[in-house]
Amino acid sequence: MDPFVGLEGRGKFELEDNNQKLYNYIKQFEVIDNKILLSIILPVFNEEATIYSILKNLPKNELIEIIVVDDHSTDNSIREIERIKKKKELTLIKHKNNRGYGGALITGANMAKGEVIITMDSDGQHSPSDILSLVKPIFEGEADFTIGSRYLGTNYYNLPLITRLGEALIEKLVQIFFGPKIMNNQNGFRALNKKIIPLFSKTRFQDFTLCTELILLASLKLYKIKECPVGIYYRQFGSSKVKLSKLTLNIFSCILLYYMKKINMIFFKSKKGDFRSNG
Ligand SMILES: Nc1nc2c(ncn2[C@@H]2O[C@H](COP(=O)(O)OP(=O)(O)O)[C@@H](O)[C@H]2O)c(=O)[nH]1
Ligand SMILES: [Mg+2]
Repeated sequence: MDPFVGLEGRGKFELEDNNQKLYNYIKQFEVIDNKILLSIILPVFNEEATIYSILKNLPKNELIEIIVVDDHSTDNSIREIERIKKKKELTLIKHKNNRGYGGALITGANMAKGEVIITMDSDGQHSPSDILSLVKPIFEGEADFTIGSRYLGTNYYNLPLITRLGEALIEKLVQIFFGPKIMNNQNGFRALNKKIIPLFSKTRFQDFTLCTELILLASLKLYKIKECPVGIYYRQFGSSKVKLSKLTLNIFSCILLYYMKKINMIFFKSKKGDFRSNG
């Protein structure tokens, strides 16, 4: 079954119409040499039931590239990707071993040629219809980094209470210690200006912690981060790969690590300031 068809608000024609709106929008930023404006990166780990139709429905033209990073899936994901690859141009990168969600994004980001980069999940929880609302603030210079938010958009399923509480706690810690208020901070549907790409090589966490780590790195560098409304849909096939207890521990270690880095930066800055004023 096609995960995009039959879902509320996501009829096939509506998707095509939204893809067309995206083509029309990015065309105004086209330059003479037809360079890639948008790179869409999808991390894949055992998504044989959804990956074909997701790739089939993604926007693609000469200004858009699709990069699929398979993280050593053990099911038929590769076969499904190869099947759609015969009909639609895309770049497939295969990891020889499982590096984790973050590891796959790092690989994809290093390959991306676009001015703006989108990352989205390959399990059907994100819709291509929302790509436009994520990239617009970046093309228009309003933000460097946008993160999709179900709290500003629509949540098509009941969120487990523990996930909501965890996300709220991370939101508060990030806001208190780093500044930006990001409610849907674990969302993998995001867009980044290409100038943010070097941050991927500075990351230390290769699992889902990368969602938080990117926010912290970007806020330390004073990049403009903005949450944008998106819809989040039920996972209809397979199950979540998130191991909550391990992830929680990693996220708290990550926040602590970056807070120490921040203190360090402030301390050295003021030391330099003292040195200058003394000298
Ligand atoms: N590369 C890579 N991607 C993964 C891994 N685990 C999950 N993913 C992908 O990350 C996305 C989100 O994963 P999911 O388990 O649905 O997380 P949830 O939506 O937060 O419950 C999906 O596209 C998965 O295929 C992994 O070990 N490696
Ligand atoms: Mg998911």
